[in-house]
Amino acid sequence: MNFLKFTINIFIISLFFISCEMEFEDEEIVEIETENPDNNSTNNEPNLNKWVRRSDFGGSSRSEAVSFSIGNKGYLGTGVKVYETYDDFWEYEPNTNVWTQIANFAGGERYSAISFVIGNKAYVGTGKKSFETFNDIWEYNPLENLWTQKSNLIGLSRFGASTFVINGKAYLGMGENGSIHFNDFYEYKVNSDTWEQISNFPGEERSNAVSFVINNYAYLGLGSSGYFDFYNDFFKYNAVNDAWEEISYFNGNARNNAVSFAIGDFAYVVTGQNNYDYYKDFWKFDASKNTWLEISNFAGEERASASSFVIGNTAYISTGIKDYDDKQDTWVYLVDGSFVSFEKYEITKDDNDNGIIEAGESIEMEVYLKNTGIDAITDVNVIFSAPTSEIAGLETEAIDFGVLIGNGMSGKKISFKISDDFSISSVPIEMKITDGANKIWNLEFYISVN
Ligand SMILES: [Ca+2]
Ligand SMILES: [Ca+2]
Repeated sequence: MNFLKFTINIFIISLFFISCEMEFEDEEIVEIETENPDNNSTNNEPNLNKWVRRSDFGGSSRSEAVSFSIGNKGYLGTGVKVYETYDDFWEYEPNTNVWTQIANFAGGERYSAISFVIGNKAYVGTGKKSFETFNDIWEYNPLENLWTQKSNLIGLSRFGASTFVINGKAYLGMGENGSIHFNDFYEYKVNSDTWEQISNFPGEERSNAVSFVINNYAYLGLGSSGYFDFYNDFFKYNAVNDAWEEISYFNGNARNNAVSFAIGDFAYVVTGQNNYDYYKDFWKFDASKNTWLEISNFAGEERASASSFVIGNTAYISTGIKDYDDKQDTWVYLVDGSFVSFEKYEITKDDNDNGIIEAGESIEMEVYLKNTGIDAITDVNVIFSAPTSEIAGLETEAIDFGVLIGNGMSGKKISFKISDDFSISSVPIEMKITDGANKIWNLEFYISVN
């Protein structure tokens, strides 16, 4: 017995050296393209115009948490720190840069769980706590701050699984249960609260991979199966015909527990771990060209098992671990380009001066737009319209919002009259937004009427 154990140890040690050697060879043959030099970034230096530190995560430092965004807020909860496993959950408000504790995750303490968002609700499930693994799924409704249990995943209990959402359906698969790694995948329909098995992931069984969705295709790669098998391959999933295909390898080192997020037509992969190496290199994936480009490093310390969420077009990264040091710091990454989003409205005048919009009133309000990108947007013009006859008198000419600087906000006044027999509680106002570079954004926001 002892002899067997000794032999296995020797075998594992040799594997370790083989794996180091191979990794070194890989590094030498990888050719890295660099981002255009005009944004002051290099491969190794973080671009401090783009990475901005925000308030530390409100709970304890930790790793292997789950995170997501709903509307304009971020959420982060569960996770692990040494022997402590968590069920606390926190909401991040980007405008005030404040973390607020919300209802604890109702499924109990765990880490290495998954989360996905459909509509205005989030789903959290699977994961592990000490020797127990889970297959339960819970729905979070932020309006009621309430967790409700949904149907269990029909596959085996697991942790380190992968998820993505395409066209309002969630997909969950892979992961491990401690002794077995998985490549099975399941589709979840929220309306019927049912799971159905779909095609297996075609790569090696693995856990702690990354996934993201661009233009209704899912991309899934990296991850590991055991202590020595780390992957840098990538696959694309077409939900329409339930088919996987292999695509370009990730150009960085193979790794697990990296963070990924998609913004517009691009996805980003950052941080992660391979054995004792922790990373902070930062990669941008161009789905239209199927290429990986190294961009400026993450500005925090290298780490694994961090969490991220995207609000508008801004990515947030928080928590994680390096060696035995659990993290609490939060960073925001401002992407290249310019993006207009609706920020808020403020009522400045109503007939009875109670600040509430009621039937029959003439209303004046300030409408605020935000540029969630880093590049200034010039000559912003907005045509407002209402797709209902219950709102009348909106200016038909474009309203000039001027310049929206990177990460900046601008507000302009609009006025309209609410019909006397207004019958619905909320109605959209549509905005056709153009800029000096002939970009167009069609956005809408809802006003509440009492
Ligand atoms: Ca993980
Ligand atoms: Ca009023």
